[in-house]
Amino acid sequence: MTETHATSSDCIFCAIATGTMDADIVKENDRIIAFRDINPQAEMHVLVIPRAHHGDVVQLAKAAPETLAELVTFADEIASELADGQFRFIFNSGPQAGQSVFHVHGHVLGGQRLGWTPA
Ligand code: DGP
Repeated sequence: MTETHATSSDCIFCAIATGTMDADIVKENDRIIAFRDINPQAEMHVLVIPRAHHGDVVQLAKAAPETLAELVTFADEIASELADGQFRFIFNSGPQAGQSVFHVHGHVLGGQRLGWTPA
């Protein structure tokens, strides 16, 4: 890895991104890392995150829109590599929406027919 990134010392996803905490990594590059969710909600459930710390998807979109676009490409490639290429890509933004880890992450869900029950 050649780049350095802003990290937050009490952030578990920063710890995964810097390699100080284990995760089941499925794909990574200098800017992005993707790993299996510890509590999967579908046959394929991968989290895609920027290595740099941004609190949520809105903060990422404002600070580094090109990285947000790259997360989408990552999700697409992961869905093709691990499943049939079809996927749902979810960003929970704020506790009321279900966000529990405040380092932006996209949930890549697929590998099966998905329902639609957000409540
Ligand atoms: P959200 O609720 O949108 O903030 O999603 C957080 C997700 O992160 C949740 O589905 C569980 C997952 N998660 C929490 N801690 C860990 C961890 O230490 N390792 C992994 N792989 N996933 C985690």
